[in-house]
Amino acid sequence: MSETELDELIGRARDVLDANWRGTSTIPSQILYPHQWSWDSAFISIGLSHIHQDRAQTELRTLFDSQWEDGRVPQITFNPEIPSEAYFPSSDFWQSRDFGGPDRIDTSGLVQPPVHARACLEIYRNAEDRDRALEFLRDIYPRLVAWHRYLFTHRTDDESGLVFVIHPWETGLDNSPLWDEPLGEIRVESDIWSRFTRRDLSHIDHRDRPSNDVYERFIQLALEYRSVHYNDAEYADMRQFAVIDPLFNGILAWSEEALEEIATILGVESSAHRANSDRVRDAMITQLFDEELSVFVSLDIVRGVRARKCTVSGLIPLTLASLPADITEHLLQKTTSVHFHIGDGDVIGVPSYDLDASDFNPRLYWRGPAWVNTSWMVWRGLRQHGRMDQAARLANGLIEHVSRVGFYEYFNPDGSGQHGSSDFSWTAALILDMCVTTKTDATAKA
Ligand code: 9WN
Repeated sequence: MSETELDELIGRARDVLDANWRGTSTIPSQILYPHQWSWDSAFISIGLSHIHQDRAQTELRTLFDSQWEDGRVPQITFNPEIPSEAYFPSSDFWQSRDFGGPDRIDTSGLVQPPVHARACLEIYRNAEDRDRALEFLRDIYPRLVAWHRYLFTHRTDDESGLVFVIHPWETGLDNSPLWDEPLGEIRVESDIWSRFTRRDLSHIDHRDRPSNDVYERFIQLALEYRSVHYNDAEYADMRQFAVIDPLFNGILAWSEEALEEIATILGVESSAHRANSDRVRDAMITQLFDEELSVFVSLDIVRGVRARKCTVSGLIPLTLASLPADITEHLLQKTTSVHFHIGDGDVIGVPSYDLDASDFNPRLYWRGPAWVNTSWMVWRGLRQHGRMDQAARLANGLIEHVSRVGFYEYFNPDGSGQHGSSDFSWTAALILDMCVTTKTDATAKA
């Protein structure tokens, strides 16, 4: 794409982010998600950092205003002005104020992947006003540390040393085939659908969203966690779902690398972050790397079973600068294999699931389509490990496609359809980041 076309797309991305801005944070989309989501805000702030430094900082400050006393950063922060019928489960469902959440803000009780420290570092690196960015880092650093401490203290499995999630919503890839077996084992109360109503299906084609069978398991798990008031120690004995996710842990290690850099910028002791990142990385390699499949897989710690499937989650550790050469080589080979075809002209973005699997579905939630956030992380990983041409092909394919069809939530990898919300915020934000990088690379080459 020419520089003028890239600038034009940056302008369109900015329009989406402006339209979804709600004064102190950005909603993921007007159709489906009218509140603030945790990892969405991190991705959104990365895009914003190129065009509105203040807004990028405010986005994350707002999110961390809803941080719980135990350090968790909640999956959803509810906007009190939005009627409760607009999204299910609403704040009435979670009752967070009664069960450990902050006093004046309603949130969900779950968490999402910890990509925030990485986003804060990007904000600093892209800042026009370094002094303000430094002040921002100084304020937010202790909160980022408290957030990761929550994960290391309350959500770490003693045996593997890795962080586990207790609900598919916590992985951000809610409907991934990685959760099929553990979800299939969940005992569900019979009256779920007489008590609750899904809201997503009033906006979106049911063929693109998780089935009712899956959804009732989501609700069941949320009810069980709520029944112990989101107390992790009390929940330990009754957990029906506890899974170690390579995406969640890969992002955690990547964010600990970012915290090391942030600590250095702030002139405080940074070695604990390097140690945390190395520890998580090494445990992932021992516990989750599947040599035969050449990707990282997930581990169900309730049943002690690994889900041996190739998904985009298994490629996310590529983001780590310190990934050993042999593992990096395995993952890089996988990216060009029949399972993903990344950067090959016929595939848009990074498919969320193995293109070669018999149950690959090009349009169903996290079971085939490409999302921009996961594609963006793989793109960063390819760049990190010197695959500049492949990374450029991946970015250009996505940029051109989005420029043609719009900022949708997800895309068929063969380019034949787009789904979910239109004008989706992280799509706009991360495409914006890719456009800026593409322009910078072109300038550096010239
Ligand atoms: C539940 C907001 C969120 C994303 C998730 C995505 C989807 C919610 C839903 O939307 O999940 O959190 O209702 O389906 O799976 O990654 O953060 O954009």
